[in-house]
Amino acid sequence: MFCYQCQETAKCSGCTMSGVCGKTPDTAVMQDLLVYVSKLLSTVTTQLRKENKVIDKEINHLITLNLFTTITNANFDKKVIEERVTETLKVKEELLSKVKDKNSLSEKVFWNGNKDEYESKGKTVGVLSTKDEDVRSLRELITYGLKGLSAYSKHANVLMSDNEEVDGFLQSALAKTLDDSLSVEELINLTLETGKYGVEGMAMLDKANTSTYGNPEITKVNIGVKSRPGILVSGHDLKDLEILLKQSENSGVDIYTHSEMLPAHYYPHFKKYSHFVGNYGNAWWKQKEEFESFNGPILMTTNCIVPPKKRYIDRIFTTGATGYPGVKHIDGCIGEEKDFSEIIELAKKCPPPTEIEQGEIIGGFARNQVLSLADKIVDAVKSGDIKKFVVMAGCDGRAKSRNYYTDFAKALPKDTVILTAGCAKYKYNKLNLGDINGIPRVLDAGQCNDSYSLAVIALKLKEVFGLDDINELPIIYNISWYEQKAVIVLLALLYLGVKNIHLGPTLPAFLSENVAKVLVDNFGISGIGTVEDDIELFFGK
Ligand code: FSO
Ligand code: SF4
Repeated sequence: MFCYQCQETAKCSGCTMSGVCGKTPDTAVMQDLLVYVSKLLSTVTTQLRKENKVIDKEINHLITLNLFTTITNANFDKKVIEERVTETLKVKEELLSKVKDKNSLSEKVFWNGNKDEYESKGKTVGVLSTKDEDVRSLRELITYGLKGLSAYSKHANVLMSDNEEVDGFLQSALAKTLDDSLSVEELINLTLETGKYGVEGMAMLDKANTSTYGNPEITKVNIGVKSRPGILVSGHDLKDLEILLKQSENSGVDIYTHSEMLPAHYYPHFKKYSHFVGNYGNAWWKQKEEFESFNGPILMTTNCIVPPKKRYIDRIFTTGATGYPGVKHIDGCIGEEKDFSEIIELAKKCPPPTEIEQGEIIGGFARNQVLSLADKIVDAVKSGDIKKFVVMAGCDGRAKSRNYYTDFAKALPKDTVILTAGCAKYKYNKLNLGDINGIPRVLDAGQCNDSYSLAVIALKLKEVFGLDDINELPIIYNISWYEQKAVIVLLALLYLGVKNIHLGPTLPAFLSENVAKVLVDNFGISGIGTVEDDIELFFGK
């Protein structure tokens, strides 16, 4: 196996024996094959679009679900991945028969193997099958961005939102990553175009979320526990949470969020459920301890799954793109009502959660809420009470080096405000950093996809201050990344013209020296230093 798609890749270079995340070599090879056959199918759909054929939404959903399935910490179940390969090949064959100009398709597209060939084929189509280091780097950068875009598309799709333009681009870009005729320059352009569709995809999800659940608003979230048994919901899928909340009403069971599900509390729609009582624990990587002490069932709606301990594996359930061998999966397609009754029944038999902390955290500062406070914020900037904003969105992770973000947040001058989104916030959202004229010093917009909100806020501030360039704003970008959703967020910010982003705790292993240089020269991307050096760099001595 060879995988270097996430920040925790072995030795900052690549997982080769097994994944640091727990992915086994045979699952890794099957994931490589699933990405590959999705690219083959995308080549066919792209040709059909050229021939003015309409591609069914179901096909678009199949491709995005395939990519989502291969995101870090989403699905460890080789059997499920294998089934998706079979289904994808079947659909590819059906569509291939509808292509008029078959001669325009590359020979690769016609591959159609049996199950017993999957493993050997998978071994030939992974990352290292592209020999040129720069082409490989760009192909993977684009593919990972598209994986992130697929995840966000899927969340919008379950809320009955689709964007054929985004899907059409996604598939044509996937097809291009197999096209040997593309030059490095063309691939660089495709990378930036991926960022453009990243913005569109996140805008679609923002609209789907806010039109279904209302605009996030300032909310205090309880981080202690109640006395009844509970169900813990993790991941990013708000629709799954909604279904569970409905089905568990009046069942005597409370619902808690974990990690990236915390921002659900900010949406007005969910506030009507009196048994939706709080957030339990921290970011994804602490789940081993936290799932154990939660005592009740846990529903994983998306990544990040950490291979579960025996002690609680029977209490874990997966749904959607997620999967883990031996863990019960709750089925349900887009538009279908999932049946969570087994989880609710199990919860009733479990002891209530063990309290691990007490108090409240505050969030809900997505675009609408922040823009309604715009006057106050602009006054604070004009009076000098707020000197700088620091975007610290992104992901959290296991690496000790990520303590940098806690120390950096603590070391920031008191006249700075942190803008955050994603699970990165857990590094500093319980520090009580205070407020400036009533504006909290940590403004949490929501999940990682709500980084879109931060971009909208920046664009609005640019307008209010009458600036020509988004980079003239007093905003520093110090972003932490982990998996492929962060890649699409990064590409989206680059597309919006944001420069001088600091990316940590390490730069992606999949950036070759030359590709990294393009990002440095054109966008001023850089890594992080020590807290002391970076504070001096951003604020002077
Ligand atoms: Fe975190 Fe995991 Fe949201 Fe990621 S829970 S790390 S970027 O999946 O998606 O921020
Ligand atoms: Fe390694 Fe990350 Fe790939 Fe897992 S997802 S195998 S940790 S690079």
